[in-house]
Amino acid sequence: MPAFSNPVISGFHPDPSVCRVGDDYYLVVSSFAFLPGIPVFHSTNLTDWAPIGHVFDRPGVLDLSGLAVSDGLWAPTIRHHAGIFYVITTITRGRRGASTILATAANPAGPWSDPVVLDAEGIDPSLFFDDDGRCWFTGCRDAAEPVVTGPGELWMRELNLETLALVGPTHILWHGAMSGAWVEAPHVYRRDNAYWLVAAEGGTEGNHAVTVATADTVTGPYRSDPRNPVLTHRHLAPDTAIQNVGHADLVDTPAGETWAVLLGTRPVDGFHLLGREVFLTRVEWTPRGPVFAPGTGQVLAIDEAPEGSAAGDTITESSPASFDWASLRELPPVIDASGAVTLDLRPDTLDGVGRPAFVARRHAHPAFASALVVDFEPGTGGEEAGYAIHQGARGYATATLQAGPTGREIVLGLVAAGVQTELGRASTPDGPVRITVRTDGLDYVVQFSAAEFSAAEFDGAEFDEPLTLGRVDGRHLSTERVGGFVGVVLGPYATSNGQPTTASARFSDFSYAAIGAPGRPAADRA
Ligand code: 6LW
Repeated sequence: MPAFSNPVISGFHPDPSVCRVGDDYYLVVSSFAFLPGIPVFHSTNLTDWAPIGHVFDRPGVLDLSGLAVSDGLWAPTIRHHAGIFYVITTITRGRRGASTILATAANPAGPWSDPVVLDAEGIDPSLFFDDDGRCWFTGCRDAAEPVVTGPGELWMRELNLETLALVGPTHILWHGAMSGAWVEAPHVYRRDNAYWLVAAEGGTEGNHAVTVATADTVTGPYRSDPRNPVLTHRHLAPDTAIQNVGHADLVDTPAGETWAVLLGTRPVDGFHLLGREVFLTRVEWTPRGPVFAPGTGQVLAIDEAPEGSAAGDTITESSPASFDWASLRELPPVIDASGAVTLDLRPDTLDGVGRPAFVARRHAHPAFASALVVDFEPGTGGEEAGYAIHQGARGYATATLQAGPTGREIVLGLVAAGVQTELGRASTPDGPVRITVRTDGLDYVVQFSAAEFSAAEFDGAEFDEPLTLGRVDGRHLSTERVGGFVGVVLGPYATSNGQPTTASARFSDFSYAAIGAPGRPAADRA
Protein backbone atom coordinates (compact mmCIF):
# COMPACT_ATOMS: atom_id res chain seq x y z
CA MET A 1 0.00 0.00 0.00
CA PRO A 2 1.57 3.37 -0.94
CA ALA A 3 2.34 5.69 1.95
CA PHE A 4 1.86 9.40 2.39
CA SER A 5 3.41 11.94 4.69
CA ASN A 6 1.69 14.30 7.05
CA PRO A 7 0.91 17.15 7.06
CA VAL A 8 -0.82 16.86 3.67
CA ILE A 9 -1.01 20.66 3.51
CA SER A 10 1.78 22.47 5.33
CA GLY A 11 1.98 25.95 6.73
CA PHE A 12 -0.89 27.65 8.53
CA HIS A 13 -4.07 26.12 7.12
CA PRO A 14 -6.17 25.46 10.21
CA ASP A 15 -9.69 24.09 10.78
CA PRO A 16 -9.81 22.01 7.56
CA SER A 17 -13.17 20.92 6.08
CA VAL A 18 -13.54 18.54 3.17
CA CYS A 19 -16.15 17.16 0.78
CA ARG A 20 -16.06 14.77 -2.19
CA VAL A 21 -17.78 15.00 -5.56
CA GLY A 22 -17.16 11.91 -7.66
CA ASP A 23 -13.38 11.33 -7.65
CA ASP A 24 -12.59 14.89 -6.62
CA TYR A 25 -12.02 16.17 -3.10
CA TYR A 26 -12.28 19.83 -2.11
CA LEU A 27 -10.93 21.31 1.11
CA VAL A 28 -11.19 24.73 2.75
CA VAL A 29 -9.40 26.28 5.74
CA SER A 30 -9.54 29.39 7.93
CA SER A 31 -7.76 32.55 6.74
CA PHE A 32 -8.47 35.05 9.52
CA ALA A 33 -7.70 38.70 8.64
CA PHE A 34 -5.84 37.76 5.46
CA LEU A 35 -7.29 38.22 1.99
CA PRO A 36 -8.12 36.57 -0.35
CA GLY A 37 -10.24 34.69 2.15
CA ILE A 38 -10.88 30.94 2.61
CA PRO A 39 -8.41 29.10 0.37
CA VAL A 40 -9.89 26.18 -1.62
CA PHE A 41 -7.76 23.09 -2.37
CA HIS A 42 -8.39 20.16 -4.75
CA SER A 43 -7.18 16.57 -4.63
CA THR A 44 -7.94 13.24 -6.25
CA ASN A 45 -6.34 11.10 -3.53
CA LEU A 46 -6.60 13.04 -0.22
CA THR A 47 -2.80 13.20 0.12
CA ASP A 48 -1.78 15.53 -2.73
CA TRP A 49 -3.53 18.91 -2.61
CA ALA A 50 -3.33 21.84 -5.01
CA PRO A 51 -4.69 25.34 -4.35
CA ILE A 52 -7.44 26.18 -6.89
CA GLY A 53 -8.72 29.52 -5.61
CA HIS A 54 -10.46 31.32 -2.77
CA VAL A 55 -14.09 31.83 -1.72
CA PHE A 56 -13.69 35.56 -1.03
CA ASP A 57 -11.33 36.98 -3.68
CA ARG A 58 -13.26 39.85 -5.26
CA PRO A 59 -12.67 43.50 -4.37
CA GLY A 60 -15.22 44.70 -1.81
CA VAL A 61 -16.80 41.30 -1.27
CA LEU A 62 -15.80 41.32 2.41
CA ASP A 63 -14.78 44.08 4.83
CA LEU A 64 -12.18 42.86 7.33
CA SER A 65 -11.01 46.35 8.24
CA GLY A 66 -9.84 46.93 11.79
CA LEU A 67 -9.79 43.23 12.68
CA ALA A 68 -6.93 41.74 14.67
CA VAL A 69 -4.74 39.29 12.74
CA SER A 70 -6.37 36.26 14.42
CA ASP A 71 -9.90 37.57 13.99
CA GLY A 72 -11.73 37.41 10.68
CA LEU A 73 -12.59 34.23 8.77
CA TRP A 74 -12.75 31.26 11.14
CA ALA A 75 -13.37 27.56 10.62
CA PRO A 76 -15.29 27.20 7.34
CA THR A 77 -17.24 24.11 6.27
CA ILE A 78 -17.54 23.00 2.62
CA ARG A 79 -20.34 20.74 1.43
CA HIS A 80 -21.81 19.82 -1.96
CA HIS A 81 -25.48 19.14 -2.65
CA ALA A 82 -27.47 18.90 -5.88
CA GLY A 83 -24.76 20.49 -8.03
CA ILE A 84 -24.02 23.36 -5.65
CA PHE A 85 -21.01 23.88 -3.40
CA TYR A 86 -21.72 25.57 -0.06
CA VAL A 87 -19.11 27.22 2.16
CA ILE A 88 -20.27 28.51 5.53
CA THR A 89 -17.95 30.37 7.91
CA THR A 90 -17.79 32.98 10.69
CA ILE A 91 -16.35 36.47 10.71
CA THR A 92 -15.09 37.05 14.25
CA ARG A 93 -14.27 40.30 15.99
CA GLY A 94 -12.60 40.30 19.39
CA ARG A 95 -12.41 36.47 19.27
CA ARG A 96 -16.23 36.27 19.21
CA GLY A 97 -18.54 35.35 16.37
CA ALA A 98 -19.67 38.59 14.77
CA SER A 99 -21.48 37.17 11.75
CA THR A 100 -22.12 33.82 10.10
CA ILE A 101 -21.93 33.92 6.30
CA LEU A 102 -22.68 31.45 3.51
CA ALA A 103 -21.44 31.47 -0.09
CA THR A 104 -22.30 29.12 -2.94
CA ALA A 105 -20.73 28.17 -6.26
CA ALA A 106 -21.21 25.74 -9.11
CA ASN A 107 -17.42 25.49 -9.50
CA PRO A 108 -15.27 25.35 -6.32
CA ALA A 109 -12.50 27.25 -8.13
CA GLY A 110 -15.01 30.07 -8.34
CA PRO A 111 -16.65 32.41 -8.87
CA TRP A 112 -18.36 32.20 -5.50
CA SER A 113 -21.51 34.13 -4.69
CA ASP A 114 -21.59 37.20 -2.52
CA PRO A 115 -21.85 36.15 1.14
CA VAL A 116 -25.33 35.67 2.62
CA VAL A 117 -25.53 36.55 6.33
CA LEU A 118 -27.35 33.98 8.46
CA ASP A 119 -29.15 34.74 11.71
CA ALA A 120 -26.75 32.52 13.64
CA GLU A 121 -24.60 33.37 16.63
CA GLY A 122 -21.37 31.72 17.69
CA ILE A 123 -18.62 30.13 15.65
CA ASP A 124 -17.69 26.98 13.70
CA PRO A 125 -20.82 26.68 11.50
CA SER A 126 -21.41 23.47 9.54
CA LEU A 127 -24.03 22.01 7.20
CA PHE A 128 -25.46 18.48 7.03
CA PHE A 129 -27.58 17.35 4.08
CA ASP A 130 -29.78 14.46 5.19
CA ASP A 131 -30.98 11.72 2.89
CA ASP A 132 -34.42 13.40 2.76
CA GLY A 133 -32.81 16.47 1.16
CA ARG A 134 -33.29 18.62 4.27
CA CYS A 135 -30.28 20.71 5.29
CA TRP A 136 -29.30 21.19 8.91
CA PHE A 137 -27.08 24.01 10.21
CA THR A 138 -24.96 23.30 13.28
CA GLY A 139 -22.70 25.63 15.26
CA CYS A 140 -21.26 26.26 18.71
CA ARG A 141 -22.10 29.12 21.03
CA ASP A 142 -22.08 30.09 24.70
CA ALA A 143 -24.29 27.66 26.54
CA ALA A 144 -27.60 29.28 27.50
CA GLU A 145 -27.46 27.29 30.75
CA PRO A 146 -23.79 26.66 31.68
CA VAL A 147 -23.31 22.96 32.44
CA VAL A 148 -20.61 20.90 34.15
CA THR A 149 -18.78 20.11 30.92
CA GLY A 150 -18.08 23.71 30.06
CA PRO A 151 -19.14 27.04 28.64
CA GLY A 152 -20.04 25.91 25.12
CA GLU A 153 -22.97 24.14 23.50
CA LEU A 154 -23.61 22.75 20.05
CA TRP A 155 -26.89 23.72 18.45
CA MET A 156 -28.85 23.07 15.28
CA ARG A 157 -31.54 24.64 13.08
CA GLU A 158 -32.85 23.76 9.64
CA LEU A 159 -31.55 25.76 6.67
CA ASN A 160 -34.13 26.56 3.99
CA LEU A 161 -32.22 25.99 0.76
CA GLU A 162 -34.53 28.27 -1.25
CA THR A 163 -34.24 31.31 1.00
CA LEU A 164 -30.87 30.42 2.58
CA ALA A 165 -32.37 31.33 5.94
CA LEU A 166 -32.52 29.35 9.17
CA VAL A 167 -36.04 28.15 9.94
CA GLY A 168 -37.89 26.28 12.65
CA PRO A 169 -36.92 25.61 16.24
CA THR A 170 -33.42 25.59 17.72
CA HIS A 171 -32.19 22.22 18.94
CA ILE A 172 -29.51 22.05 21.65
CA LEU A 173 -27.49 19.01 20.60
CA TRP A 174 -24.68 18.49 23.07
CA HIS A 175 -22.42 20.12 25.64
CA GLY A 176 -19.41 17.94 24.96
CA ALA A 177 -17.77 15.10 26.87
CA MET A 178 -14.79 16.68 28.55
CA SER A 179 -15.09 18.97 31.53
CA GLY A 180 -14.08 22.56 31.43
CA ALA A 181 -13.31 22.59 27.75
CA TRP A 182 -14.94 24.47 24.91
CA VAL A 183 -16.93 22.10 22.70
CA GLU A 184 -16.68 23.38 19.15
CA ALA A 185 -16.26 22.52 15.46
CA PRO A 186 -19.37 20.33 15.16
CA HIS A 187 -20.02 18.24 12.04
CA VAL A 188 -22.94 15.79 11.66
CA TYR A 189 -22.78 12.58 9.58
CA ARG A 190 -25.31 9.79 8.94
CA ARG A 191 -24.07 6.21 9.12
CA ASP A 192 -26.20 3.06 9.21
CA ASN A 193 -29.36 4.99 10.28
CA ALA A 194 -27.54 6.62 13.17
CA TYR A 195 -26.44 10.22 13.30
CA TRP A 196 -22.92 10.95 14.48
CA LEU A 197 -21.83 14.35 15.82
CA VAL A 198 -18.07 14.87 15.68
CA ALA A 199 -16.66 17.82 17.62
CA ALA A 200 -13.46 19.35 18.98
CA GLU A 201 -12.77 19.92 22.66
CA GLY A 202 -9.94 21.03 24.88
CA GLY A 203 -9.08 24.16 22.95
CA THR A 204 -6.78 24.21 19.91
CA GLU A 205 -3.55 23.85 21.86
CA GLY A 206 -2.01 20.93 23.74
CA ASN A 207 -5.28 19.56 25.11
CA HIS A 208 -7.02 19.46 21.74
CA ALA A 209 -9.17 16.39 21.17
CA VAL A 210 -11.82 14.87 18.90
CA THR A 211 -15.03 13.74 20.63
CA VAL A 212 -18.22 12.17 19.29
CA ALA A 213 -21.86 11.72 20.25
CA THR A 214 -24.64 9.81 18.52
CA ALA A 215 -28.41 9.99 18.09
CA ASP A 216 -31.24 8.13 16.37
CA THR A 217 -32.77 11.26 14.90
CA VAL A 218 -30.96 14.20 13.38
CA THR A 219 -32.12 16.72 16.01
CA GLY A 220 -31.11 14.41 18.85
CA PRO A 221 -30.95 13.84 21.74
CA TYR A 222 -27.25 13.06 21.28
CA ARG A 223 -25.58 10.62 23.65
CA SER A 224 -21.90 11.05 24.54
CA ASP A 225 -19.77 8.17 23.31
CA PRO A 226 -18.22 6.54 26.40
CA ARG A 227 -14.95 6.09 24.45
CA ASN A 228 -14.31 9.88 24.34
CA PRO A 229 -11.99 11.41 23.46
CA VAL A 230 -11.75 9.25 20.33
CA LEU A 231 -8.55 10.99 19.15
CA THR A 232 -6.05 13.20 20.94
CA HIS A 233 -2.32 13.61 21.45
CA ARG A 234 -2.82 15.45 24.73
CA HIS A 235 -1.54 12.52 26.76
CA LEU A 236 1.61 12.03 24.68
CA ALA A 237 5.10 13.17 25.63
CA PRO A 238 5.84 16.89 25.14
CA ASP A 239 8.43 16.14 22.45
CA THR A 240 5.94 14.20 20.30
CA ALA A 241 6.48 15.29 16.68
CA ILE A 242 2.80 15.99 15.97
CA GLN A 243 0.72 17.82 18.58
CA ASN A 244 -2.53 19.73 19.17
CA VAL A 245 -4.48 17.36 16.89
CA GLY A 246 -8.19 18.00 16.63
CA HIS A 247 -10.95 19.81 14.69
CA ALA A 248 -11.73 16.93 12.35
CA ASP A 249 -14.01 16.60 9.30
CA LEU A 250 -14.79 13.22 7.74
CA VAL A 251 -15.08 12.14 4.11
CA ASP A 252 -15.81 8.79 2.46
CA THR A 253 -13.73 7.65 -0.50
CA PRO A 254 -15.08 6.02 -3.69
CA ALA A 255 -13.56 2.78 -2.32
CA GLY A 256 -15.83 3.04 0.74
CA GLU A 257 -13.16 4.03 3.26
CA THR A 258 -13.59 6.93 5.66
CA TRP A 259 -10.83 9.43 6.35
CA ALA A 260 -10.53 12.48 8.59
CA VAL A 261 -8.77 15.74 7.81
CA LEU A 262 -7.84 17.61 10.97
CA LEU A 263 -5.42 20.20 12.29
CA GLY A 264 -2.17 19.63 14.13
CA THR A 265 1.18 21.28 14.76
CA ARG A 266 4.86 20.32 14.44
CA PRO A 267 6.64 22.10 17.30
CA VAL A 268 10.44 22.23 17.55
CA ASP A 269 11.70 22.29 21.14
CA GLY A 270 8.18 23.23 22.22
CA PHE A 271 7.73 26.14 19.77
CA HIS A 272 5.84 26.17 16.47
CA LEU A 273 6.17 28.74 13.70
CA LEU A 274 4.19 27.09 10.86
CA GLY A 275 0.85 27.41 12.61
CA ARG A 276 -1.80 24.67 12.54
CA GLU A 277 -1.43 22.49 9.44
CA VAL A 278 -3.69 19.93 7.71
CA PHE A 279 -3.23 16.30 8.71
CA LEU A 280 -4.97 13.14 7.47
CA THR A 281 -5.86 9.95 9.35
CA ARG A 282 -7.99 6.86 8.64
CA VAL A 283 -11.34 6.28 10.38
CA GLU A 284 -12.78 2.81 10.73
CA TRP A 285 -16.49 2.35 11.42
CA THR A 286 -17.17 -0.37 14.01
CA PRO A 287 -20.39 -1.44 15.76
CA ARG A 288 -19.29 0.84 18.64
CA GLY A 289 -18.78 3.80 16.29
CA PRO A 290 -15.90 5.52 14.49
CA VAL A 291 -12.34 4.51 15.41
CA PHE A 292 -9.82 7.23 14.51
CA ALA A 293 -6.31 6.12 13.52
CA PRO A 294 -7.14 2.44 14.00
CA GLY A 295 -4.28 0.37 15.37
CA THR A 296 -2.24 3.30 16.69
CA GLY A 297 -4.66 5.90 18.01
CA GLN A 298 -2.20 8.50 16.75
CA VAL A 299 -1.86 10.77 13.71
CA LEU A 300 1.36 9.57 12.08
CA ALA A 301 4.03 11.45 10.14
CA ILE A 302 4.10 8.65 7.56
CA ASP A 303 0.98 6.53 7.10
CA GLU A 304 -0.63 4.12 4.66
CA ALA A 305 -2.44 6.02 1.91
CA PRO A 306 -6.13 5.66 1.07
CA GLU A 307 -6.99 2.67 -1.11
CA GLY A 308 -6.77 3.38 -4.82
CA SER A 309 -4.93 6.61 -4.21
CA ALA A 310 -2.63 6.88 -7.19
CA ALA A 311 -0.14 9.79 -7.15
CA GLY A 312 -2.07 13.06 -7.15
CA ASP A 313 -2.14 16.06 -9.42
CA THR A 314 1.38 17.26 -8.94
CA ILE A 315 1.77 20.87 -9.93
CA THR A 316 5.19 22.46 -10.18
CA GLU A 317 4.86 25.58 -8.08
CA SER A 318 8.20 27.02 -8.98
CA SER A 319 6.80 30.35 -10.16
CA PRO A 320 6.21 33.00 -7.45
CA ALA A 321 3.06 33.97 -9.33
CA SER A 322 1.51 30.71 -8.15
CA PHE A 323 2.44 31.16 -4.52
CA ASP A 324 -0.56 31.61 -2.21
CA TRP A 325 -0.02 35.37 -1.67
CA ALA A 326 -2.13 37.20 0.89
CA SER A 327 -2.32 40.62 2.53
CA LEU A 328 -3.77 41.87 5.80
CA ARG A 329 -7.35 43.12 5.55
CA GLU A 330 -7.17 43.74 1.79
CA LEU A 331 -6.51 41.85 -1.42
CA PRO A 332 -2.77 41.65 -2.25
CA PRO A 333 -1.19 43.41 -5.21
CA VAL A 334 -0.36 41.06 -8.07
CA ILE A 335 3.07 39.46 -7.91
CA ASP A 336 4.14 38.67 -11.46
CA ALA A 337 5.76 35.46 -12.67
CA SER A 338 9.25 36.84 -12.02
CA GLY A 339 8.33 37.55 -8.42
CA ALA A 340 8.16 41.30 -8.96
CA VAL A 341 5.80 43.85 -7.41
CA THR A 342 5.80 47.55 -6.57
CA LEU A 343 4.52 48.54 -3.12
CA ASP A 344 3.44 52.11 -2.48
CA LEU A 345 4.56 53.02 1.02
CA ARG A 346 1.84 53.73 3.58
CA PRO A 347 1.86 55.00 7.16
CA ASP A 348 0.35 51.65 8.27
CA THR A 349 2.73 49.26 10.04
CA LEU A 350 2.55 45.58 11.01
CA ASP A 351 1.71 46.32 14.63
CA GLY A 352 -1.60 47.99 13.88
CA VAL A 353 -4.92 46.84 12.46
CA GLY A 354 -4.58 48.88 9.30
CA ARG A 355 -3.65 47.84 5.77
CA PRO A 356 0.16 47.69 5.79
CA ALA A 357 1.94 47.47 2.42
CA PHE A 358 2.79 43.80 3.02
CA VAL A 359 2.27 40.88 0.64
CA ALA A 360 3.07 37.51 2.12
CA ARG A 361 3.19 33.79 1.61
CA ARG A 362 3.19 31.13 4.36
CA HIS A 363 6.30 29.82 6.07
CA ALA A 364 5.31 26.33 5.05
CA HIS A 365 8.39 24.15 5.65
CA PRO A 366 10.55 23.45 8.68
CA ALA A 367 13.52 24.54 6.55
CA PHE A 368 13.45 26.97 3.65
CA ALA A 369 15.54 29.53 1.81
CA SER A 370 14.02 32.70 0.42
CA ALA A 371 15.22 35.91 -1.16
CA LEU A 372 14.05 39.09 -2.78
CA VAL A 373 15.63 42.13 -4.39
CA VAL A 374 14.47 45.56 -3.21
CA ASP A 375 15.10 48.72 -5.20
CA PHE A 376 14.35 51.63 -2.88
CA GLU A 377 15.94 54.91 -1.89
CA PRO A 378 14.52 55.84 1.52
CA GLY A 379 13.66 59.46 2.12
CA THR A 380 13.91 60.72 5.64
CA GLY A 381 10.99 60.53 8.04
CA GLY A 382 10.64 56.85 8.77
CA GLU A 383 10.46 55.41 5.26
CA GLU A 384 11.62 51.79 5.01
CA ALA A 385 11.20 48.82 2.63
CA GLY A 386 12.43 45.26 2.57
CA TYR A 387 11.53 41.79 3.91
CA ALA A 388 9.13 41.04 6.79
CA ILE A 389 8.61 37.82 8.79
CA HIS A 390 5.25 38.08 10.54
CA GLN A 391 3.36 36.07 13.17
CA GLY A 392 1.26 38.84 14.60
CA ALA A 393 1.11 42.52 15.58
CA ARG A 394 3.20 41.75 18.68
CA GLY A 395 5.64 39.37 16.97
CA TYR A 396 7.42 40.13 13.71
CA ALA A 397 10.84 40.91 12.27
CA THR A 398 11.87 43.19 9.40
CA ALA A 399 15.04 43.59 7.34
CA THR A 400 14.58 46.95 5.62
CA LEU A 401 16.46 49.70 3.79
CA GLN A 402 16.29 52.93 5.78
CA ALA A 403 17.98 56.34 5.75
CA GLY A 404 20.96 56.32 8.16
CA PRO A 405 23.09 59.18 9.45
CA THR A 406 25.68 58.65 6.71
CA GLY A 407 23.53 57.20 3.95
CA ARG A 408 21.32 54.24 3.22
CA GLU A 409 21.48 51.38 5.70
CA ILE A 410 19.84 47.99 6.09
CA VAL A 411 18.37 47.34 9.53
CA LEU A 412 17.19 44.09 11.12
CA GLY A 413 14.46 44.83 13.63
CA LEU A 414 12.44 42.57 15.91
CA VAL A 415 9.12 43.22 17.64
CA ALA A 416 8.79 40.63 20.38
CA ALA A 417 5.94 40.78 22.89
CA GLY A 418 5.30 44.21 21.42
CA VAL A 419 8.81 45.47 22.26
CA GLN A 420 11.01 46.73 19.37
CA THR A 421 14.71 45.83 19.36
CA GLU A 422 17.44 46.22 16.73
CA LEU A 423 19.36 43.06 15.85
CA GLY A 424 21.62 44.37 13.09
CA ARG A 425 22.51 47.45 11.05
CA ALA A 426 24.91 47.97 8.12
CA SER A 427 25.45 50.42 5.31
CA THR A 428 24.48 49.08 1.93
CA PRO A 429 25.98 49.07 -1.55
CA ASP A 430 24.35 51.47 -4.02
CA GLY A 431 21.49 50.20 -6.15
CA PRO A 432 19.10 47.31 -5.57
CA VAL A 433 19.87 45.06 -2.61
CA ARG A 434 19.26 41.31 -2.36
CA ILE A 435 17.96 40.19 1.02
CA THR A 436 18.03 36.48 1.80
CA VAL A 437 16.28 34.72 4.67
CA ARG A 438 16.89 31.11 5.50
CA THR A 439 15.96 29.01 8.46
CA ASP A 440 18.41 27.39 10.80
CA GLY A 441 16.40 25.29 13.19
CA LEU A 442 14.02 27.76 14.85
CA ASP A 443 16.08 30.78 13.80
CA TYR A 444 15.86 32.99 10.72
CA VAL A 445 19.30 33.98 9.35
CA VAL A 446 19.17 37.22 7.38
CA GLN A 447 21.85 38.21 4.85
CA PHE A 448 22.20 40.89 2.20
CA SER A 449 24.29 41.72 -0.83
CA ALA A 450 24.32 43.95 -3.86
CA ALA A 451 21.68 42.64 -6.28
CA GLU A 452 24.22 42.90 -9.07
CA PHE A 453 27.13 41.33 -7.27
CA SER A 454 30.37 43.24 -7.95
CA ALA A 455 32.77 42.86 -5.03
CA ALA A 456 35.05 45.75 -5.82
CA GLU A 457 32.35 48.40 -5.56
CA PHE A 458 31.32 47.59 -2.02
CA ASP A 459 33.28 49.37 0.68
CA GLY A 460 36.33 48.65 -1.42
CA ALA A 461 36.49 45.44 0.54
CA GLU A 462 36.94 42.18 -1.28
CA PHE A 463 34.21 39.76 -0.38
CA ASP A 464 32.59 36.97 -2.30
CA GLU A 465 29.49 36.11 -0.42
CA PRO A 466 26.52 37.90 1.12
CA LEU A 467 27.01 39.62 4.46
CA THR A 468 25.10 38.37 7.50
CA LEU A 469 22.90 41.12 8.93
CA GLY A 470 21.74 39.08 11.86
CA ARG A 471 19.77 36.16 13.25
CA VAL A 472 16.20 36.22 14.54
CA ASP A 473 15.40 33.80 17.37
CA GLY A 474 12.25 32.24 15.95
CA ARG A 475 10.86 31.52 19.41
CA HIS A 476 9.92 35.22 19.53
CA LEU A 477 7.73 34.64 16.45
CA SER A 478 6.20 31.39 17.67
CA THR A 479 2.52 30.92 18.49
CA GLU A 480 3.64 29.92 21.99
CA ARG A 481 5.06 33.45 22.50
CA VAL A 482 2.88 35.61 20.21
CA GLY A 483 -0.39 33.75 20.69
CA GLY A 484 -3.11 33.80 18.09
CA PHE A 485 -4.45 31.35 15.54
CA VAL A 486 -2.27 31.97 12.52
CA GLY A 487 1.32 31.07 11.58
CA VAL A 488 4.36 32.83 10.20
CA VAL A 489 3.96 34.51 6.82
CA LEU A 490 6.72 36.35 5.00
CA GLY A 491 7.44 38.62 2.05
CA PRO A 492 7.88 42.20 0.73
CA TYR A 493 7.00 44.99 3.19
CA ALA A 494 7.18 48.76 3.12
CA THR A 495 6.04 51.55 5.44
CA SER A 496 6.56 55.19 6.37
CA ASN A 497 5.84 54.47 10.03
CA GLY A 498 2.89 56.77 10.43
CA GLN A 499 4.30 59.58 8.29
CA PRO A 500 2.68 60.85 5.09
CA THR A 501 4.55 59.55 2.02
CA THR A 502 4.35 59.27 -1.76
CA ALA A 503 7.26 56.86 -2.02
CA SER A 504 7.17 53.37 -3.49
CA ALA A 505 9.53 50.42 -3.48
CA ARG A 506 10.19 47.99 -6.31
CA PHE A 507 10.61 44.34 -5.38
CA SER A 508 11.77 41.61 -7.73
CA ASP A 509 13.21 38.09 -7.87
CA PHE A 510 11.18 36.84 -4.91
CA SER A 511 12.04 33.21 -4.32
CA TYR A 512 11.09 30.66 -1.70
CA ALA A 513 12.09 27.00 -1.66
CA ALA A 514 11.85 24.23 0.88
CA ILE A 515 15.15 22.79 2.02
CA GLY A 516 15.39 19.06 2.50
CA ALA A 517 12.61 16.42 2.41
CA PRO A 518 12.87 15.86 -1.37
CA GLY A 519 9.92 14.30 -3.21
CA ARG A 520 7.22 15.43 -0.89
CA PRO A 521 3.64 15.98 -2.24
CA ALA A 522 2.93 18.93 -4.55
CA ALA A 523 1.17 21.23 -2.09
CA ASP A 524 4.19 21.00 0.19
CA ARG A 525 6.09 23.08 -2.35
CA ALA A 526 3.26 25.70 -2.27
C1 6LW B 1 -11.86 27.86 15.46
C2 6LW B 1 -12.15 27.01 16.63
C3 6LW B 1 -10.86 27.05 17.30
O1 6LW B 1 -12.98 28.51 15.04
O2 6LW B 1 -10.07 28.06 16.88
O3 6LW B 1 -9.65 26.57 19.06
C4 6LW B 1 -10.84 28.84 16.01
N1 6LW B 1 -10.53 26.27 18.20
O4 6LW B 1 -12.61 25.74 16.32
C5 6LW B 1 -9.96 29.51 15.02
O5 6LW B 1 -9.10 28.62 14.43
